[in-house]
Amino acid sequence: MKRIMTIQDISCLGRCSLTVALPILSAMGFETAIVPTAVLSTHTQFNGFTFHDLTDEMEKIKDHWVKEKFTFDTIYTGYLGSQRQIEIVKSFFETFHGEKTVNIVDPAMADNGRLYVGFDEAFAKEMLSLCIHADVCLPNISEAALMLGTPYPGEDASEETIDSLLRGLRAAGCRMPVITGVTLDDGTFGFVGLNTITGEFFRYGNKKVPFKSHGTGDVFASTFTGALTGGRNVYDSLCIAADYTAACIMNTYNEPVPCTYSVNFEAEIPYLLKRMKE
Ligand code: PXL
Repeated sequence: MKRIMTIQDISCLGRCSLTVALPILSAMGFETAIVPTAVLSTHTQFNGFTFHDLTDEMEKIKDHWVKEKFTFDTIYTGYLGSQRQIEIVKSFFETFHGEKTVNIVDPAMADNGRLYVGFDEAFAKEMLSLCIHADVCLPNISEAALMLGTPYPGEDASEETIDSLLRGLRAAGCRMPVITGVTLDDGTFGFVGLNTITGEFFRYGNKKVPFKSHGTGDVFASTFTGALTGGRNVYDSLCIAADYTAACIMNTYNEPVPCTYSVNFEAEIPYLLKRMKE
């Protein structure tokens, strides 16, 4: 069985980060090792959340895993609590880098043009330095603009604008940047990526649903991580992630009273597993 390491926080309630990544990757059939970066009572979109930092534990976990000679097929990182944690994640990449290990970075730190509570511009710059160590990085529009220090172009930015953000990420050293949460010029909602080896842009979208929720980036990145680790190519893995995320959004939107802080990813796991068998 392939083994994935995922490094992100535990938001005890809020269906994001590890409480999304772990069930999705387990359902997809992977052994998933976790490195919790912090424990929060909820994700940071709620007022008054508690935050217990686990930076020191990260180092201890790493040292023990080195002693045990554990290896990983994929290392996937999400929400990180501080610049120091970003540095520690780089050392995880370096330490556990096997010949075939794939590094996936979701620079989960902003939405709608604004950094999450607790982050500043210096943190965004530091996150770019982590994306450079990734085989694939998955910023949304806000995160791409903040990492590049360019003005936020809005959620409805044109494909031309998204392409120029991707060129900026390539110039900064990203190998395979993929911007998520993009409204394509044909009105569909999905992603645009740039293969920096061939110079080709690739894009894909689903019918747009007039509903936005937290945690969808985590659903997308977790599913992409699983599909890629399972042997699909990058584009097919991104499409599966986009389709499953769209199904989760639709499921939530169709509820009599839709959840406002996350999506019903659990309800669509049977759909995801069906897709993975195709
Ligand atoms: O879904 C991204 C995310 C992850 N972790 C924490 C968050 C958020 C988004 O707000 O606050 C703690």
